[in-house]
Amino acid sequence: MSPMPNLHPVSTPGSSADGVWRRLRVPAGLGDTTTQALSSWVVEGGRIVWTGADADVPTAFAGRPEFDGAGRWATPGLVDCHTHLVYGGSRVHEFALRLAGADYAQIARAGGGIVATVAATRAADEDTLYAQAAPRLRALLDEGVCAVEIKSGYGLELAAERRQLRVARRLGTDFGVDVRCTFLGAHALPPEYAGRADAYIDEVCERMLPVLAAEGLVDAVDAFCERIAFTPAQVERVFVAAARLGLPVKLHAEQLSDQGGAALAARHGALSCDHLEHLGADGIAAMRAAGSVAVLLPGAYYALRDTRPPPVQALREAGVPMAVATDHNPGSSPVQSLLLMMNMACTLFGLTVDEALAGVTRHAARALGLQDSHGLIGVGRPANFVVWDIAEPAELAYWIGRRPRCRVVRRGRVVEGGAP
Ligand code: DI6
Ligand code: FE
Repeated sequence: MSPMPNLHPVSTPGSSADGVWRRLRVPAGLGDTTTQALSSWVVEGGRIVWTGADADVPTAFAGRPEFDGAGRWATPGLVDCHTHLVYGGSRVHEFALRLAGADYAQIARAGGGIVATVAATRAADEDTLYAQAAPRLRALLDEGVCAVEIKSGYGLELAAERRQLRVARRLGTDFGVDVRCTFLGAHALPPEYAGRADAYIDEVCERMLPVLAAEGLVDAVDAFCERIAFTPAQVERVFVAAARLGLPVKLHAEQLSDQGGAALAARHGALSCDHLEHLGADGIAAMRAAGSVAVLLPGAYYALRDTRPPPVQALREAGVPMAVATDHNPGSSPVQSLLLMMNMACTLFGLTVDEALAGVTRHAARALGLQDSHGLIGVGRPANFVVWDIAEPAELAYWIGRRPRCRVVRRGRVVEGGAP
């Protein structure tokens, strides 16, 4: 393939993307222009103000800077709609333990597991958490991610949850990327509440969530509904507290067993239900009725050597939108590549390339409530898109361990991405 075209007048990273973007191709369904055709759009003040065919660019835009895509493929900026990117410590040693045959309970008894990350996160100050999380975010951004969700849930006490969320906000500001902060106080039972899960849920609902929401640190509320975490009744209390504050909800549901979590979340209008390996017909019907997005997390499935994939065919038949995300976390999904998740969603879960592409753009945006600003190249939206050095869109899901070169436009600024 010829070298990446010099998208004149790109000179310095972070320069304005205002101008006429010409001769680009957008995969079907990811733009509001004619699908599969060479197309063009105009960016003004960081927003897309016109889209159409190259020959139709209005003369009113003559003289603007021109960016020639030379027939390259472009997609909306990618959206990673499920991550636990901010945490302290490392769990790398658990990898060897797992390979040697240790299971989750043995690892926990040996001082590992989620509680180890909680201890390390509580012990870390904001700058330490920031310094650890920044390279993880950088890795995602280098692949063309323009919006990312970051959950709390490794503090499990007010001050530490606050630090996680403040770091998430700071990352968004410093890196110029849209970060949605999700409060996941009901992720696990902190050790000091052993045997008193309901009392901990009281603390989550009556103190932590209202305080953090009042500080502007919460965009959505999540919980982990599982035998090893919280019951549907406890999760429902968290959802009621979220509704009181006008916050949307989502749920780690049906990852290890069918708890009816997806149906519960759907009844509360959930933006998304995530994991879903054990999702049944009732859950699918409820999600369809509520318009909840199914977020598929093949990284956790792979790393845990799970053997039961989520019911993709049933979700497809029901018309439930499917998103794909990294679930980056130190325990079950140490994943720093959304493109690799596209590959795994296709290979392990049976998504088509088009589904995987929609899963990291349109549907992922919707899973975060960002469907008006992300996930589609269209008039009226901020300029968040990626020009790829690929011959066809399937390459985004095809390569394993190779990042196609790309040029990213994030929030109306041209930034470099991909490997050199
Ligand atoms: N589901 C998971 O698999 C992770 N959290 C969750 O809700 C596990 C997180 C960890 O092990 O640190
Ligand atoms: Fe998760």
